[in-house]
Amino acid sequence: MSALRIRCLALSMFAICLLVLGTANRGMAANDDDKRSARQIIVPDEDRFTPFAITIRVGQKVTWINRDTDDHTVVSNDAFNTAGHRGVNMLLKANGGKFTLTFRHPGVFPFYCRFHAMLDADNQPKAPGPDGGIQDSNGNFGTPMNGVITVLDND
Ligand SMILES: [Cu+2]
Repeated sequence: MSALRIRCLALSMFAICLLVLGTANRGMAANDDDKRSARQIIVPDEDRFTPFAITIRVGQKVTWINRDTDDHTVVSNDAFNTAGHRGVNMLLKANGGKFTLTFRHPGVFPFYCRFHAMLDADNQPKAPGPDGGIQDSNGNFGTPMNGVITVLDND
């Protein structure tokens, strides 16, 4: 192979690398935009929210989706809620019930399901126990059904 052909080959490899990198960067930017537009919190076929904790930016939407066969709720824990939407108390119907909030202020939005958690004297979610919890075979009333959204300010 001549020196000229090797140089040509090296140049075209470099050009291909640039093209691949450019495409990859555009792909990542599109994903970031998608993440910024909306996030989901799922109730799987269990009494819990997943993910338990998410971090979003001001202006983003969060949609809760109930994929369980039981009804659940989204209730704001206003003792610690600094991200707005105070007094939220929404039913998530079984098998696909949805509820969406848009967060316009930085802060934290702690929430729980009033069917599967209750607030103690310090406003901490606890499992509802004999008054409403679902007892497993070990006599344990499980973990409270709750979660938290952290809303960061845009730079
Ligand atoms: Cu629930």
